[in-house]
Amino acid sequence: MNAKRFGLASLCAAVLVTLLAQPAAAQSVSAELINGLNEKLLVVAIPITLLVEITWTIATAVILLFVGVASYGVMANDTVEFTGGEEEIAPDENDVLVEANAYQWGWNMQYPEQNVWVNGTGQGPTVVLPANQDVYFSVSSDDVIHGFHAPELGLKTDAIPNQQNYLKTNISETGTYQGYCSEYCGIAHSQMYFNIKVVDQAEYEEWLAEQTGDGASA
Ligand SMILES: [Cu+2]
Repeated sequence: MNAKRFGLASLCAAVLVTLLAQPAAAQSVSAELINGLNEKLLVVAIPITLLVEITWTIATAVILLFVGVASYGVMANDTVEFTGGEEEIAPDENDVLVEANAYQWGWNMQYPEQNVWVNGTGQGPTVVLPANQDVYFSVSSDDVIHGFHAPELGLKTDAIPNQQNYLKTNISETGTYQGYCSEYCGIAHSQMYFNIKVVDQAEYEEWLAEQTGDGASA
């Protein structure tokens, strides 16, 4: 240990002596000018070296750490990336579950818990949902790979045959939002539209009653 310390101290001393030692007297005016300039440039280069060292390593590490923490906070949220299992789909009474099945070329939308199907005409089927309520989509495909995408609502997942992909969200603003197929799937791919109409809870229940034939207005 002592030998190690002694070695380190000797090295520091040697470096200091080298730095502080008066350079040997210049042999000429030319050599004096050149050596003088060399020393000045060495001094200004030191802070640049240190600065580059810090920005390349410490500052980059701090920025990447921020990116990681901020991204994890968003991507771990189940309304961005739903990783729950079957038992976590629509667990509460007023939650809504919609099954979205893509096919060449359209969407079959179904409310399995209410036994309601939505048929598409013209611009595709219109799914009606209540605002400020947890909503789940179970997305699959009957034939080839399609994509379920409602850009204004930040909802996107693949529609893959024999596989259920889940989306969860909670829509705060009423209105009609357009969805479409985001995976090229053949000749009529560009016509694979659907709509998501968000209304208040009472209007949603009224619509649902009309669909099931239970409603007074049906
Ligand atoms: Cu498609």
